[in-house]
Amino acid sequence: EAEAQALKPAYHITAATGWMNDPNGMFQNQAGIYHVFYQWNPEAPIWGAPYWGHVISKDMVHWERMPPALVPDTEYDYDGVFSGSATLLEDGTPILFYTGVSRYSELKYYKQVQATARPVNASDPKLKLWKKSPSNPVISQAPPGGTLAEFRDPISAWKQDGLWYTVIGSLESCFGTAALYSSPDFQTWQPAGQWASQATVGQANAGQCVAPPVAQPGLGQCDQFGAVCRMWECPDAFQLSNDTWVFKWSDQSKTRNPYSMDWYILGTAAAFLGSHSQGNISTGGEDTSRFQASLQNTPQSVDYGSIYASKTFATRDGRRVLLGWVFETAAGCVEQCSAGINFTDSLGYQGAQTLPREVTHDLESRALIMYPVQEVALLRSTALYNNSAILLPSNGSQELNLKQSSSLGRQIEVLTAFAPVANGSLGRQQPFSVGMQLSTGHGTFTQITVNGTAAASAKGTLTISQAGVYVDRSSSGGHTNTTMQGGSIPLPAAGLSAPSVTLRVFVDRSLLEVYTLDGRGRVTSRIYPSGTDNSWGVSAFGTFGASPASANASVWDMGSAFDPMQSKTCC
Ligand code: DQQ
Repeated sequence: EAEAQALKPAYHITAATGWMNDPNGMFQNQAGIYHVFYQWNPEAPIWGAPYWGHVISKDMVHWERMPPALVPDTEYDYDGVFSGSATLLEDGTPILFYTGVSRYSELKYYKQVQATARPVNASDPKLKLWKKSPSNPVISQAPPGGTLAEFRDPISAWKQDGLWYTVIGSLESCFGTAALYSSPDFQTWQPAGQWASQATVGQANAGQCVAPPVAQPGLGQCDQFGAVCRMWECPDAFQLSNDTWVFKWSDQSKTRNPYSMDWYILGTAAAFLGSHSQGNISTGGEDTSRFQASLQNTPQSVDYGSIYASKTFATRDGRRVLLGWVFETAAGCVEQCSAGINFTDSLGYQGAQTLPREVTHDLESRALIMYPVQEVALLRSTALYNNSAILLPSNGSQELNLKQSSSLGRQIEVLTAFAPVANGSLGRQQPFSVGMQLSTGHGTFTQITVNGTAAASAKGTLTISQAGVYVDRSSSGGHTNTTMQGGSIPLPAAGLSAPSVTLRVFVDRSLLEVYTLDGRGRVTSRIYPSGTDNSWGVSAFGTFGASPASANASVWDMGSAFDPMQSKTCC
């Protein structure tokens, strides 16, 4: 019990009890209040017919719990109110769009339809209560070649040429797709072709598999055909500038990288205009999608760690913000642990959301940059350490002597920037390796490394031509899954010019969020060291070629996302 509480993330969004997975339906209402919903099983700390939990905030970092927004209690969603989104109608009224799941029969078949809900009282800024639409389900027709057994996660709709459009994760002809649907009124929806498909990202259809046309009791769900026959879950599509769209999807098959399941590509949607009525589908290999991966068609990772089902929303001041489900992953389970057999099942809770990340793009590196929103600094309390130039030893690491920490160092932010000591000493590209060790008592530690190659000009500017970020959990101890997490970071072809290599690590008990190069590299990780009372500490290390490195380092104790007394209200 004490150990479970000592490991529960405190400044990330978590459920009070039970199981949490995907973020759903984020938006900021006209009163400025942020609403976040999430897949929630309040009945047990394992996945089960989900509700939509609901939390609200004025600043995206301090949250208040609301009653569950949607409960699986209606005939078309009796087996789960699955993931979805929110759309703000023109008058500012939010409308929730979700997947209702119900059993076809006693067999394992689940029928997935799309449904909507509106606030009971749209003028309540907290939007405490929600009611499902009497015309639900609003979509119960799978896309051509698709199946109602794999048809879920509608995204926030956008209006174009007088019609609403949404994108829904699907499996068409055994091909992972993002199906496009249109509606004049948010009630009657028509299939409108494909937004994107596996062909858009250069994946061929294996061709040998046939999806059940409509889910039928007794027919396979396509999983039997292997990875290429998995639907795309939790798609997301948004515009970042006039000519740049982002398409994001979640794919558990791990065919691209064993550590990443959330992917994105950058492209354009020009082909979309005027062609929405044809409803043609890709039949294997040919890309007829509305979204064109014209800017970059090699999928890039959202995060090299334990996150899935990430989604974005737009703030009122025009920022694009991403949240993702941070799942538990303990020793002995390959990825998400659940089945009543793993250590994390005994915690009494499972799952958290990432810190809100602002998403921007860099066309030079054809990549997204994701960095915690500036409001995250509001969580900082006592400054535990502040040093502008620590000379790092050429062998080993330098401990940062932290002031006494009220969180025992378990709930901290560490902000560092590394540079070679002698300007000009790296006249040509040479290998570098910098990072920190988080010690967690009983001799256990987790090592976070950024490495690559860089040169430094006489003025000290680095040109980084290659970089990767890694979390090594082989000595993390306790119930930690010891698999290494990480990967390479997309950089501009001419190299990234920067004064230093930045590394910012959020330690929230069992949850680590690692950002390097100002958000170009990201790894979200989980560690479960043993012990409840030992103090955690940080040391830094680094070398640039033969030159020693220096580091700037600041460390803060961090506050909590939820007032433990539940006395303070957010809004
Ligand atoms: N989780 C939801 C689904 C979604 C999946 C169910 C992704 O709607 O496809 O809890 O984690």
